[in-house]
Amino acid sequence: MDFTKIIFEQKGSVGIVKINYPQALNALNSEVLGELNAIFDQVAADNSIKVVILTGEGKAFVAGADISQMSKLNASEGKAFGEFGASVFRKIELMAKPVIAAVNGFALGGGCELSMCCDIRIASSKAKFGQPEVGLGITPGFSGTQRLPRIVGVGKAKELIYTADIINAQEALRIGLVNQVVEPEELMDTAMAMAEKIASKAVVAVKYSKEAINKGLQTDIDSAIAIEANLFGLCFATEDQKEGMGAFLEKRAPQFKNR
Ligand code: CO8
Repeated sequence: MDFTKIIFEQKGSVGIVKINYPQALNALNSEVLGELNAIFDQVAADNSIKVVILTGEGKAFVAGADISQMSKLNASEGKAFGEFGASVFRKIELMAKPVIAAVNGFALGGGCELSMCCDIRIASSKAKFGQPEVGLGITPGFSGTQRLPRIVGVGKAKELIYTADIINAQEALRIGLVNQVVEPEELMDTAMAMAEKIASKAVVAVKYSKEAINKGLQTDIDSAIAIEANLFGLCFATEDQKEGMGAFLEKRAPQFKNR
């Protein structure tokens, strides 16, 4: 597939997906969502990529779903558009590789929702977050009503969604919406350093950790502990477990083979 709204670059074992539609502040229309869907399929299937960074070109990460496109939708078309976006975001969330959102600017509506389906959010000090949908006569539609309360708690999520308030990066850090805030010029280096650190670990163990956290949070604690136990057990069938523990005992750095 030829991409016109996405730039993809690979540095070592880190894949960098940049949404490149700055003239509309990277607003998510069907085309951008379709390209995101395709690039994440491609990245998921590429064994040379261990960690992904998602960012945006220009002054926005993503300023929301495309309001001009959405303005013309009827109820069933709105539902279908919401379902498509939500399915792309869920694919990113479930992908067996960590995804770091490097939030370079506005992350509003669908943009805030896109950042929330990523595993980790690093924000530029210029980033702004919010769910402005009720000011447009709609609810958040790409799973923001579900992920925001899971990340920041029910009360704060309701406040942000009902008031449509836009918050700055420091406030996003304070409420736990982002992991870290850095100066704009340090954003990609910080994201890259974290991505490379993760990529240097046993990839299968990172993959199972993501699966245990994601699945475990959706169930009761006893089932969640059983999910972890199962994945923990599977690690002992990997070469990387033998290498990681062997290297520790031999007092040397491990050489993981990702299997
Ligand atoms: N959709 C379409 N175009 C957009 C969007 C958007 N979300 N955001 C910005 N643009 C366009 C502007 O229209 C403008 O285009 P043009 O130059 O042709 O006039 C261009 O991008 C630049 O934007 P501004 O001139 O407005 O830039 P400013 O720096 O003055 O303002 C803001 C930046 C504050 C980010 C402002 O652009 C803004 O408020 N944007 C809209 C933010 C918003 O409300 N986002 C939420 C959208 S709703 C949503 O995401 C719902 C998700 C679920 C969908 C479910 C489907 C049913």
